[in-house]
Amino acid sequence: MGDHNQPFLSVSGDPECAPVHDDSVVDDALHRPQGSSKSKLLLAVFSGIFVVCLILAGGYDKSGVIKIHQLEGGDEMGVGPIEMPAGSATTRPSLSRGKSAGVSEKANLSPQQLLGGGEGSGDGLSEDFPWNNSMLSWQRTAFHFQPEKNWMNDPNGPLFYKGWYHFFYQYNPNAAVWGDIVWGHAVSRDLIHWLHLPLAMVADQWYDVQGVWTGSATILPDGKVMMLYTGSTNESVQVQNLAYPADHDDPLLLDWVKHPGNPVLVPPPGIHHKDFRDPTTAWQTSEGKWRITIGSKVNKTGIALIYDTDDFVNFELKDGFLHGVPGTGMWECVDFYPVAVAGGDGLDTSANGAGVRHVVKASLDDDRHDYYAIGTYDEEAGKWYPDNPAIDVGIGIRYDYGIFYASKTFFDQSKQRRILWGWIGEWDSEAADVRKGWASLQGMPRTVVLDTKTGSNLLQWPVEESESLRLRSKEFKNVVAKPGAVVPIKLEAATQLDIVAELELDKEAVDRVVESDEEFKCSSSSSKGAAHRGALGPFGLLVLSEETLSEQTPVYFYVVKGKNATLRTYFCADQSRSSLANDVNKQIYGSSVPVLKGEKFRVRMLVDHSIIESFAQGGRSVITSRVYPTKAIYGAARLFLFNNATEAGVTASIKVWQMNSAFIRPFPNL
Ligand code: DQQ
Repeated sequence: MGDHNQPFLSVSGDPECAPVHDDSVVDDALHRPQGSSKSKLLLAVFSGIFVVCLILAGGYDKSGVIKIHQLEGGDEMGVGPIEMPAGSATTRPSLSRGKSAGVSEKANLSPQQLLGGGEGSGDGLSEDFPWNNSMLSWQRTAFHFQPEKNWMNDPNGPLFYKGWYHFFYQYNPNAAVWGDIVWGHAVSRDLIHWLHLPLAMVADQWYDVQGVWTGSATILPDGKVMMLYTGSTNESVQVQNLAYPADHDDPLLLDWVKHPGNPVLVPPPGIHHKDFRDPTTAWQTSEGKWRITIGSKVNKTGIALIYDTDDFVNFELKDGFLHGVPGTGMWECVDFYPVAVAGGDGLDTSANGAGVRHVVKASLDDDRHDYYAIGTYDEEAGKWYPDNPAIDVGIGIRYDYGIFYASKTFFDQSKQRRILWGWIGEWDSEAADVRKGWASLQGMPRTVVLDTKTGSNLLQWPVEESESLRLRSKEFKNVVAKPGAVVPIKLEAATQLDIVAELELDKEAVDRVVESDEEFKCSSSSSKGAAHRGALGPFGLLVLSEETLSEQTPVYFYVVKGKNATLRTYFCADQSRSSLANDVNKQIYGSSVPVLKGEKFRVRMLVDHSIIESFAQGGRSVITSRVYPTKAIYGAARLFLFNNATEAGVTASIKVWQMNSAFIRPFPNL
């Protein structure tokens, strides 16, 4: 039965974790205890090379001393595990005061305030943890889309046009905090490697002078592109505007014309002037009209207004709403699209009829999460009804139980698939963002299809092109983790990974365990996260862990055996021990996830420095974590299998690829 009293997450060496297939070079020295002199030497050499590279690259503030944290004093080497109760010492970054403007989760404060001086320090914004350049520099991702510098938020108007994927995004060209929003623009052949283009649209008209906000693209049957977007006017009124490419023969769509008759829509009677934003891609009705929906609210009821148009200039407001849900507040970035009942290919946004269900997604301004529901679209009435009102939009299923917001899908006609983009924000302090010089990234684009096995949720999966980044792999078969065990998974490096794991609980133990009425919640405040021990969980992987486990991010399953021996499974990520810093988010996230009869527990994880995207059961449930370790970085990052269940052993098969960096750079010679 194992040692139930064993302290959580002590390391137990396990000979069975040796890889059965290994086509990579393994550096055993990196796996010695941190206190060993050889390890120190390696770290010193590595860090030294890194510092030289940094200096050569000139990427640092030369007025400051460049410090490599790992080299500063032996006290940092070989420290034992540090007890950090879940959720302790968490200073949640201050909530958006930009909310009144309809925006981000971070305040747009002056650099002086952000850096802890003046009024800012009284607001909990003082820099509590001594971040150094080496730590901050490690956080920059290698294969997720990011601008070269400054602030980014929502994905805008994604489309595939003349051989190029176009990606536009909310961008502040002047700072690493929200403000001065314009449209950034980049193109790619494969959704992985990106070339930055000049800004697509700037705030140069009275109707968007306070911000060129979120919008969507529609490709007409003749190939023309219509871009509808929200402008914040000179009087902070949210209006909808039309733009189109100046030259439809230009595959790069470099120049955009704002329609001379803008704005094409102003807030209708009864709608507050700051609650009218983010038009969707248009879809065609059977009459041949184009239809769009726009997010809003009436009192606390989040709604999706609906308009018809023939020409994208003149719009007719339809009676009632496409849909609304009481208590959900302002709906931002509404998305509406069809999915095929039979699964498989994605569908054009105008697809309708037999074999088609429709998804409504809203980004809730009140809690900053993206919720979707699957249901039926009644074209004639201009209404959509959820299959299950108990899990309606905003009160049921989320795309992602971590950090993922303001998402948008588009139909990729080149591969007949629907692709989901989402903004992954920062959950460190704004002071740190200002020092880094950048904030936010985009999630790996995901395909979305209906889960034909359950019929009640979507499946999200990293686009197949993500696999082109896979380099050397190592496979670990039948790794056994007894109750209470932590098993090292030995890798040459552990900060850019694609991990695929299948886990099984010892069947006899599952049969033996008595039924329980435990009400489990990944995030419950009484929960200790991954340190909570149940009969059948938690078990999973510790990513971005430091050798002594003083920093670790567990991503795991937790199984409860309920009445009639039914097993309920939860999929969680625990950030409470992810960093020794005290000014970053340390929440525990997750949800229940369907695990059908005969299925193993499956997870795919993309680890890219400060972001971890975890897909459970083929993408039924997804959790994106942003973590900011201070020690488990560069060569000190490790991967472990852990099993904190008290009754059942776990057997895992794990394949890990080192991931290449994507090429994300300016378009040459423009
Ligand atoms: N971000 C945009 C708005 C949208 C919000 C402004 C969602 O259009 O509602 O940057 O993050």
